[in-house]
Amino acid sequence: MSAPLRPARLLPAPEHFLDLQRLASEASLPARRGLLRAAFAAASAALLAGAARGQANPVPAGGGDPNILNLPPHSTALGQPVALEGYGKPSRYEANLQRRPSPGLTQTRQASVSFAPLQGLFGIVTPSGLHFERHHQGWWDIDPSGHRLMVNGSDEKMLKRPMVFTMDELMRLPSVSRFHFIECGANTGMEWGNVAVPTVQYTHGMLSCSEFTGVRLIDVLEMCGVDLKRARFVLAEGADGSSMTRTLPMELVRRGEVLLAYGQNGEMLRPENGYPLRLVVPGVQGVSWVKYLRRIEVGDQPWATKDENIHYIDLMPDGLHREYTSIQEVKSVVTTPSGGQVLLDKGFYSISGLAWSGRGRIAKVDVSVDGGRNWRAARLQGPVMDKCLTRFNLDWVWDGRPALVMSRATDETGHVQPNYGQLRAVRGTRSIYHNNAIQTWLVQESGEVKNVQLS
Ligand SMILES: Nc1nc2c(c(=O)[nH]1)N[C@H]1C(S)=C(S)[C@@H](COP(=O)(O)O)O[C@H]1N2
Ligand SMILES: [Mo]
Repeated sequence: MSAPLRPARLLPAPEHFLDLQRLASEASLPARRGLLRAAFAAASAALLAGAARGQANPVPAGGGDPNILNLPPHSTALGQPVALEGYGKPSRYEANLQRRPSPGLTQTRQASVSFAPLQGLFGIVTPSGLHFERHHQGWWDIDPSGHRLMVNGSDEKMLKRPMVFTMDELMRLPSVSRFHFIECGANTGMEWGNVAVPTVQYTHGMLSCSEFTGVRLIDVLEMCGVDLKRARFVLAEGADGSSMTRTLPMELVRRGEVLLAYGQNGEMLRPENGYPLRLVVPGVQGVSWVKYLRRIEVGDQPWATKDENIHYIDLMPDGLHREYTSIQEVKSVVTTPSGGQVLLDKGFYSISGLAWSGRGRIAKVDVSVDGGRNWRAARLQGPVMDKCLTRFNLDWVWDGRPALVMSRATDETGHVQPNYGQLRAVRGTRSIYHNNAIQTWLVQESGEVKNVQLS
């Protein structure tokens, strides 16, 4: 009888172990190198031990030829055929990763929100099917062949040639594609008074990031003969029943950043996100990104619509309301570890999160694991883009004791994310919108992670 084949192929190749060590030395900061190495060594030893256990049963159950390995069906049989047509879906093992509404948040599901599962996403792009949704009167799948965009002035001096565009006409014009975040002004709004929700999906999930494609609004306004000396404001109006209308200052449009967008992540917008046409207003709160866009008007003063006079205003401690605070200020959040997650064991973890600013690029993210006493600079993962999500990471060895994990972002204009004490000193506790405070996650001894607030 020939010598039985040793199933060495089932073991991770020795390089695998070396790889982990190499990673450990690359990843570690000089001061932490020893600790990180030890943590990586422990992790790789566990890996090898697991593989060794697998090796103990190479013989088919019930005896038989020990030369035949127990290979799973996906290694021995034909796989699924390519579909004759179709649109790909995530693995069935990923079925738990979904956008979700917060039960009881609103009275009807037409005027509601579903939150993006930030805890389960990598990098900076939000898959279109997981983009958060915010509708004031439900969403529509509008036939693009019948959709029109009207561009007019509040009088004929503001704009010489009012025009009506079909989608085909808009899509013939030169386009640009740019990555930007969109954040609802009410994101993190439930947390103003105290801790209100358990997970990052519900604290920060009215946030998404896509590559948007469209025509620059300034180009279309110039085609229509806008008089930029007279026309200082732009009104955008949606075609759904909410008559969503928002005023934008012309400065934003002149910069060339505001887009009449039809594309999102390489394909047409999703119906929930405004198909076939939405306004993209980088850095500005989500409500101004009017979906199902049907009209643009230019004028010389703000329109003071319901969506800017009654909603999306900030209640200040003196009882007055502040209007037109549109820019989403610098903000960040750790998504791993975050509320609802469980750390399985002490040892190495990569703290990871997202940072963004409506004023420009992210310059720096500091991370603390002791409630803000000590801070370390996180690694920013490139590309770091203007008014776009930026992913940050930091190596961490958890010693098993309670930890308070938080991140603090600084943008290129020098704005620094405030803590709750600083924010509430200016804004009080009764606002809904524009909460950019530092978020804290408590890692308990059990490994369970909880939302807490420090001031
Ligand atoms: N026509 C229209 N546009 C709209 C809204 C709406 O209800 N109708 N909601 C606004 C709000 S409040 C936000 S936060 C964003 C949400 O965009 P999303 O659903 O693509 O995430 O769209 C904005 N544009
Ligand atoms: Mo919003």
